[in-house]
Amino acid sequence: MFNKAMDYKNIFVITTTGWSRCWFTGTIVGEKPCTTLINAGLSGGPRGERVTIPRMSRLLRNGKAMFLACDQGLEHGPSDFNEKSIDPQHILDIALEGGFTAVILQPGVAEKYYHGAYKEVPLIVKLNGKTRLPKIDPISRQTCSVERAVKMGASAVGYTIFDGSRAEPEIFQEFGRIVEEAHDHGLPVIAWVYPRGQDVKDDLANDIIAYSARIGLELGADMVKLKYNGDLENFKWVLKCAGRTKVVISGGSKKPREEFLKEVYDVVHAGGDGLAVGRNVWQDERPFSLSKALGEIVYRGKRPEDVLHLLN
Ligand code: FBP
Repeated sequence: MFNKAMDYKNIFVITTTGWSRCWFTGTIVGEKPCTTLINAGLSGGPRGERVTIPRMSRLLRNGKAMFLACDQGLEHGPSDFNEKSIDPQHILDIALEGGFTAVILQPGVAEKYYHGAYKEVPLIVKLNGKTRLPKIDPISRQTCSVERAVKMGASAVGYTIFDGSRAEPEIFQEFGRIVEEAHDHGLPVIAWVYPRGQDVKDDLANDIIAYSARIGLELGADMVKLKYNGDLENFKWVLKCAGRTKVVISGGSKKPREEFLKEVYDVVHAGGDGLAVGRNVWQDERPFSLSKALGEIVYRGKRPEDVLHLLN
């Protein structure tokens, strides 16, 4: 038996000895038995507020996220990879030894490769995906249930929203349902919010990126993954628009290391919550040392020039 008994400032939870009351300022994602609430934990919000995000702390180190993304095999196809990186085991080795706080995989790869020692790295399962082949306004339908992700040992689930697509109503509806289901399981939801479609003229325009951040907050994402356009002042506004939803950036196509490290430094120092990157790491000639350098910037706030020696 469990009754809803909470308001904005108080959470009442049933314990074996009756009711207990936890003081709290922030939002609550749903009503949960006591143990689940304790597992969920109360964690510091991105900009110092108190905010409840289901089990988000597992995905962070020193409050920052460093996710290794490897869903490009589906989104872009094998051309992103070489003989070595096409093997998911190599990607998982980088995630484990490189000190990433999570690895992002599609369900098929997770089921076949996420075993043994790799389980030390939390798993984020992408629940939807599409190829680059159809030239239509994109929709990326759910291909994996929350239940299935839980069975694989997922610590969070991911979903791509194409805001601006003509399929936006269906996308939003599907995403809303996923948020509900994932939160019922105590899993955080990470939304890739990528503006796309014939009505989106410039997906990297400042106002469009800020709009994507806000969409994530409004629809219930615990974290949004956004593209960064290099405009640091706008990025600070993007963080404000996201409110208590955390913000990580994607890496995009491979760029020179120094440029990538500077971008990461700028984003983290502006208050961003971290990275969810793929190609800039596993397409690098030295992905293991690059990951170490990234960690020094993301977790310890070091400057790019102070970590370059790690790449020699
Ligand atoms: P990268 O850091 O390699 O850009 O990966 C981030 C990511 O969001 C992947 O998770 C996803 O597969 C890809 O980018 C999608 O990129 P796009 O749709 O822009 O081609």
